[in-house]
Amino acid sequence: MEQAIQSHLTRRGFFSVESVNTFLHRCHIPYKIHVVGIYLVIEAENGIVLMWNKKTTLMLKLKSTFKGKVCGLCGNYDGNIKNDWTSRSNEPVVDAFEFGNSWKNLPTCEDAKPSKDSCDMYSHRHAWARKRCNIILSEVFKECHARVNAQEYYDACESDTCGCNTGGDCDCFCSAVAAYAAACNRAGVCVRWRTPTVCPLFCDYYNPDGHCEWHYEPCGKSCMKTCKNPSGKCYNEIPTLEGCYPHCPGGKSIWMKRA
Ligand SMILES: [Ca+2]
Repeated sequence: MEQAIQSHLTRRGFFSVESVNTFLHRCHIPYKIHVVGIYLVIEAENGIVLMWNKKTTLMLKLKSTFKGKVCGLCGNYDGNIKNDWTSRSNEPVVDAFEFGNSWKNLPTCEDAKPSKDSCDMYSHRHAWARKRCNIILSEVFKECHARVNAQEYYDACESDTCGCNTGGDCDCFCSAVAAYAAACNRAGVCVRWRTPTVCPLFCDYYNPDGHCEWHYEPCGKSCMKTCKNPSGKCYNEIPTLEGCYPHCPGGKSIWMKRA
């Protein structure tokens, strides 16, 4: 018989729920929270790593023991990219809305419906979005183009940048480019793409006199020794993530975590 184990992350912690002969087993999973670069990372002992840029990007990494044992919006991790759009009823689907709506948690929530293309809706932003997102197709990411399909990320960038018509104008654009940079990093190409005029991250702000110096790293350290994590050990292999990282004077091993 197939058995379903669900992992939950709530205010009270990380736990798994497993049904055994109709009884529900609830089991707490040890987890750690780290601030890594611009990301908040929650990693559980069982091999689940959640990375959130505190804005619009959420990444999930699973240990290989989960291979073929998961389902949902992020795919089924069976090594075949073509069947990742499988609905909750285990049907392969081609429509993004049918796929997404099948996984909604609350049946009372209305189904998402296709909307007009965001660049048609906000056409005054189209030229600007095209110009900005072109960085993905440009020389800046040249080394990555052969490893990660740039067009897909460019299209997503254009659509996100057109659609992001409220709040921080650049947030959607910067997150979209950062998503491509993160994919490049995973593929082994580290790209220093931020500049003082393109989505800058100002790390200098954290530099008090005579203490650790904070610098921007496009592919920073993955698991750091900090006051909250003095052992410097993490449960999982956390990918290197961009953000502000400290360079400390010799001998200082425990850093104040501020990025
Ligand atoms: Ca798959």
